[in-house]
Amino acid sequence: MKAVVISSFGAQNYAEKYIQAKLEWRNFWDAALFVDGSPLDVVDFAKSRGVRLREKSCGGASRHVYVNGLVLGNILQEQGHDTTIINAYDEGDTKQKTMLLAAELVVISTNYVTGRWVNELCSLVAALRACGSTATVVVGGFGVYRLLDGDMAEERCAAVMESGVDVLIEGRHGIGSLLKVANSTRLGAKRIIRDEDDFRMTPEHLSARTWPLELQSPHTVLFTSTGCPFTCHFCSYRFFLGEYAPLPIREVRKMLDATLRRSLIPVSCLRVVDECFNVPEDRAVSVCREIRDVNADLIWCCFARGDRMTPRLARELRSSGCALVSIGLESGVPEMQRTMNKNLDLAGVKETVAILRDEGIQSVVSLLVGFYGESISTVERTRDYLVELRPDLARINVWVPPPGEAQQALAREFGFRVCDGSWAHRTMSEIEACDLARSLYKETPDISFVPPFSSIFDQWPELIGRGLTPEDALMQFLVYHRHVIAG
Ligand code: B12
Ligand code: SF4
Repeated sequence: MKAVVISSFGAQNYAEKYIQAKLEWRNFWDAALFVDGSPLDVVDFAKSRGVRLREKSCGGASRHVYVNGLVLGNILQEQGHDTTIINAYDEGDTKQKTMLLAAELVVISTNYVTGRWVNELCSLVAALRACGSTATVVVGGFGVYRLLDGDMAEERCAAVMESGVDVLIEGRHGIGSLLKVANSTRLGAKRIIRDEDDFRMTPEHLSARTWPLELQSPHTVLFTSTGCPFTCHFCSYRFFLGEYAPLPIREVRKMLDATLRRSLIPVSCLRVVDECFNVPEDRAVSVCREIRDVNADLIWCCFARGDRMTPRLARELRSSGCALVSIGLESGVPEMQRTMNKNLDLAGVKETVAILRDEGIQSVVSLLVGFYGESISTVERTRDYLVELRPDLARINVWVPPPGEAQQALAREFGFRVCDGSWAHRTMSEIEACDLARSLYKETPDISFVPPFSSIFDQWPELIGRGLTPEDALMQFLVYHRHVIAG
């Protein structure tokens, strides 16, 4: 069967995200830099200032080659389907249109969606149908969980099916169901399938080697575990990813080999997919040694639990090329730590940042504004803590309730509600949270922040992959923030 996989669609860059942004979030957007009415993120801003970034020889126009698409594409090829991958769907791209119109099976991933993505999915599929496509359209990935959750789930779902989707797969992977659809000769009725299979990705599934040059990238992800051993109340990881399942070290090694050696171009930067890389420490040390062993020149970044860094691990991180560690701090207030069930030892976080600094590893801490119990006072105390902590960078997230939030005990305790698409609870509303996020960003001159609604892991690997050193990459973020503060 002729198949096309769409790895991502909808807002692909910062300006598109802005257009999609909800009105009540506009205040926080005020902390971004704009040119001609469009916001720039750090990479865009560096380019606009003439910072020398290596030309993109691959990766097409997009910043990332999404690994979900490579895995799905490899699985379909393995089953004998003649498959192509569209990394980022662009409705104006005629080459993509030709590929899609020739397809008998279109597989759409909702893993990297933001804002009004349901409308975008409907337009994508409706446009395909309007051009006469009779392909079987299968939609899966993380977004489907959100689609099927909440008050308007039935209406959203009906709209998606009416636009021309044949099969919606809800599940962590859903690969078994996808292959059943792809390998059957009769389509049957439109349907929603719930499939929590235990698909095991193999290193071969990560290979980029058989794909064209535009699907090669100098920066990519190294998958080392699924889920997280912790259970913070605000986090969607347990919902999306289930139980924590670290890969055995020998599997990590195979994934590493597959990622680095089965690419047509050299990979220079890795983002390690492990929510708390430093837990447990011995495992982290082993992974560092595997990375060093395979390629001593790699530069990589990861997430770490904030209160568990030791000088021993920091040395291993540094000597294997880790140059940036992201820490989910969320709040500098002990009571908030408890309500969030994050329970970080805040003195321990200070030690972590200092230990990383001693090894020359950059630290970025992320904050969460708006969770239950948040108030002007807790945000102010977080600001004070942050100034004492002095990480290299900070990032602010406004709380987004995960699917099923209304049923949670804390939601009931704090009177959680959603009105006109915006949340509120007894101590804060989404609008207030955006205002406070903006004030933290613009009125804390001692700390440099990552631009609002943008991810460090979106921008930093791109800067490294395009030839900057970690120090130069960090400098781009600092310069950006200075420009915002200067107004
Ligand atoms: C790495 C990563 C990124 C990287 C991706 C880099 C790359 N080269 O691929 C970057 C930094 C670009 C990124 C960006 C974003 N990300 Co991200 N990211 C991840 C992360 C940590 C790992 C994903 C990964 O590579 N896994 C390994 C691959 C092999 O597995 P996979 O992606 O899960 O794909 C499998 C299944 O999902 C399934 N599948 C996927 N699609 C489909 C479709 C069908 C039909 C079927 C049957 C199966 C199927 O099959 C695949 C193979 O098994 C996940 C969290 C996690 N731990 O999973 C978040 C995650 C996917 N990201 C998320 C989000 C929200 C974002 C952003 C929107 C954040 C933002 N606000 O900017 C942006 C997207 C904007 C954009 N267009 O770029 C959410 C998605 C939630 C959702 N969709 O509702 C996640 C789950 C994190 C979270 N809990 O919040 N991200
Ligand atoms: S440590 Fe991070 S990934 Fe794990 S549950 Fe908490 S917020 Fe989620």
